[in-house]
Amino acid sequence: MKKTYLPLLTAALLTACAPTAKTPAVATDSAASATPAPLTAAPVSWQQQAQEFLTAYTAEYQKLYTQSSEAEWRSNTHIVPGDTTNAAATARANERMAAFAGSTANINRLRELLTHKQDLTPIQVKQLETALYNAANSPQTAAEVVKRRIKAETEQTEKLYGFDYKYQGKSVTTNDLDELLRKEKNPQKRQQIWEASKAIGPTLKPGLLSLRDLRNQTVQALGYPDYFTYQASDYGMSREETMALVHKINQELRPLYRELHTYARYELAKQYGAKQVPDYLPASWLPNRWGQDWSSMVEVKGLNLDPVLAKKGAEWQVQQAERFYQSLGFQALPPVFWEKSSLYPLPKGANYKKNNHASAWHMNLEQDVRSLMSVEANTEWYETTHHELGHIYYYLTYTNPEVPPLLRQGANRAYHEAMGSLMGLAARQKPFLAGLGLIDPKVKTNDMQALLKEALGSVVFIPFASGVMSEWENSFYADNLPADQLNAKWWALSKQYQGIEPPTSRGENYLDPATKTHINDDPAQYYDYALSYVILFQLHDHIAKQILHQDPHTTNYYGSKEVGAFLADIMRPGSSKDWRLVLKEKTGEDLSARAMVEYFQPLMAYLKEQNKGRKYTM
Ligand code: X8Z
Ligand code: ZN
Repeated sequence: MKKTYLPLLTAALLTACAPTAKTPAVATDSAASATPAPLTAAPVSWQQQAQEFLTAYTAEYQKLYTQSSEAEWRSNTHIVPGDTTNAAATARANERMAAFAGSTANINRLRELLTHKQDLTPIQVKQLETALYNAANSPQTAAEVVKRRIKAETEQTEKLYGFDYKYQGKSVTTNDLDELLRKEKNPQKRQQIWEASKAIGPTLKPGLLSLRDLRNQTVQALGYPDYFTYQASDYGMSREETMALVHKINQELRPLYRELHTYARYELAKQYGAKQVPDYLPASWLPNRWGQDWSSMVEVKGLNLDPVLAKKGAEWQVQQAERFYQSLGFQALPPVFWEKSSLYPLPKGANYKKNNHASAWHMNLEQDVRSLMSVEANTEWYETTHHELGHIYYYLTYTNPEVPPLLRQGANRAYHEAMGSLMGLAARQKPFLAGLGLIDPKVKTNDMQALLKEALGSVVFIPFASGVMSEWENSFYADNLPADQLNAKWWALSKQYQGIEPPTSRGENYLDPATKTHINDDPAQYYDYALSYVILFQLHDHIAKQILHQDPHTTNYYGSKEVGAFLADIMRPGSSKDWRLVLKEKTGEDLSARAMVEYFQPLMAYLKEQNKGRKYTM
């Protein structure tokens, strides 16, 4: 997840700064400040009033945002179970932010200014709308609820990342569990590993249930019916429109998913020596805790990066990702990135833990950018490193004088996720790898196997992201899914969308959805990732065909300043430009799965051939 929390600004303040119509404007733009104010104050224009408000608001916002980020950083990088020092400091910082951003004075003033939209500049309107959107996450009319939510959020993160996973009686990290799920061949052991990875669930149940209520109640104070609707509105869409969009994407990729599902059932049954091919995939057969990425099922001769990366080491991967971005014309990462990021797993025996899910942080909405990862030398982290640097370069690119701090966000959240994943895709293609000397340029590789491996990553992800995760959260927040149906709903959706079943029955004493970090700390927005895949294939298609004039399956972006300029143009305006317009202008298309479907089209015939005579169950 990216950490661009526009957290919970704190109250009161702007009463002192917010001008009323009678207050002579303190001009903030240079032209106006050069003009001496007339003795009898002329009526202050709405534009001037808005500017004055925004200047004061932004200064305070940025200060509190930085303090919140610093406290959150500490809370996520130094987790000492039982020690509440960091959690308490984080709660205080977030409460200050909430009290400001959600203050009644600010909300009233924002609403008032927005009734004069027609007199304001478009960029002023965008900022005011963003500030009002942020306010809904911490309205001080529901101050007690917001305070409780802040506390519950910090506690939930500490529980999640303070958890001691055990396999065969020994403590293991999630990196260990992931590696075991990718490699272990014995189905009984696989089941134990999978179950070990789900042991955290029940611990998180009370916290998640109370977070649901607190999140819903928070946004209801400003008129949103539920938290899912609130998150969707950030795209300018209703909850229904969002769900319709992700359904459509899922439908478009469904025929291919059906082939992949059939293929995987038969191949894995063979691999694990199952007497019968199951109609639904046992979750413990898949090389990922949630079945969201099956790519390690296939090894492509000549393209296996794991041994090469193992030799190069974890540090090299991060440096290499930076080099790739630099080759496109992006600047070197600022020194603070290297000094303050937390990039690698903690040393064995450390007396604290850290959040081990990758994230990228824009600490002060200026140049302080950091990443929190647990990079190890393997293909999965190689891609994740490219992904996180995509967030970092997005931060750095929209941090420019044209973009006010309030609009230093992605065109929408999905764009933020798309950039780095696009670079991750580019960094796996054969000509790129050969150019870097990571593989032998003369080696013969099987293109169909390579495409299959990619589909097992990207296509397989879609029903998880747009189906299981989005439907579950939609139902959890908007329909108040009852506490005794949480796990049943999760598995019903897994069966329906992914064609996956748990290895044994999972009652309500488990809470398997809560094992996914985003359910706890990035709530009601996982469809961002589904949309990001669709967008990244649209961008990739355009880059390959229109800029590089290469086959989209075999590109080499390395060193192309034109590709860099294309991406930087998308990043530079942040959220000051409408996301639909950005896509249309840059690719000529509206959001659509067209490019993604087309990219994997050659695989359809191949899989149909492989699956001849096999039973389809979805
Ligand atoms: O959470 C992430 C990123 C963090 S911004 C590593 N991703 C999703 C996940 O891990 O579930 C990337 C793709 C999907
Ligand atoms: Zn991300």
